[in-house]
Amino acid sequence: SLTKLSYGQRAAKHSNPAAKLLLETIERKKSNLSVSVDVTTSKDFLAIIDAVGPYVCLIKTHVDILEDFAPGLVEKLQALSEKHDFVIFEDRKFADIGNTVALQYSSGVHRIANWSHITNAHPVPGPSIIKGLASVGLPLGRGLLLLAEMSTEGSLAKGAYTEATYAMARANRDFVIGFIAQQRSNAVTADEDFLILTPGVGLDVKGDGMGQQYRTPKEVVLDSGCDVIIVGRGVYGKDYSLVDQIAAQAQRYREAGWKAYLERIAA
Ligand code: 5BU
Repeated sequence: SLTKLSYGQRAAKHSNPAAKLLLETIERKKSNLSVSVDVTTSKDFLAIIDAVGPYVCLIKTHVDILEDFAPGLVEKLQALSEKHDFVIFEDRKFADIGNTVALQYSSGVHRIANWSHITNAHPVPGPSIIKGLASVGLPLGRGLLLLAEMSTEGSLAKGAYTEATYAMARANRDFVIGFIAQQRSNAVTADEDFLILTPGVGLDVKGDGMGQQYRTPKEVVLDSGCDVIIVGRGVYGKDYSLVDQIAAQAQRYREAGWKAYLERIAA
């Protein structure tokens, strides 16, 4: 089954360039850790990325949070991506009609499609959201994740909605490379190599008092068959100036995620 294959074996078989790049990067760096950098200044953003860069396969961004966003920031992010060898994922969560999301993806202040290898979308509008985003992203070699499940308490993305999300992905496999989800479903068969990226990961606390729910890397990767652990505050905490401590946390999560993966493929 898919959960027994190595990331490298899966990379060799994948045809989407963004999925291939992510799987190859995971294998090369021996890291299935993605750090989510949710801070409001470019200075902290770049300092955290430079500190965690050596330990991650993927940096997840919310560039709309940055108070001082300017186009030059993207060049700095790309330079760090080359320096440290990581993939970029803007967690935009598109959710509108095809025509609007195509414009939001290509244009505006952020021009996400120009620099983000991977982005994501809510399936709530139906398949036309994939068509709109693919019209921009496919020619650029990008990949899309669909939000099949969320980590939050009381999420409505479950049951029939989640199943319908898998069907939407299946019908658009050139561009849809996987899901944001909490588990690898049996409904997704082994010959369909969808990546499962999972937020809501923490080693020290179970929640954040605002609906977020955390599980450990072991629960996510070994027990639930997910591929990438996404960690935000668990890595960078509250004091962004403590870059050595942030780097140490990234190493800790990387080790936990990789150990769970090695146990999974050996089991
Ligand atoms: P945290 O600090 O590790 O809780 O940050 C989690 C990040 O993942 C944050 O950027 C969220 O926007 C993102 N996220 C999530 O937490 N849960 C979800 O289901 C989805 C995204 Br989709």
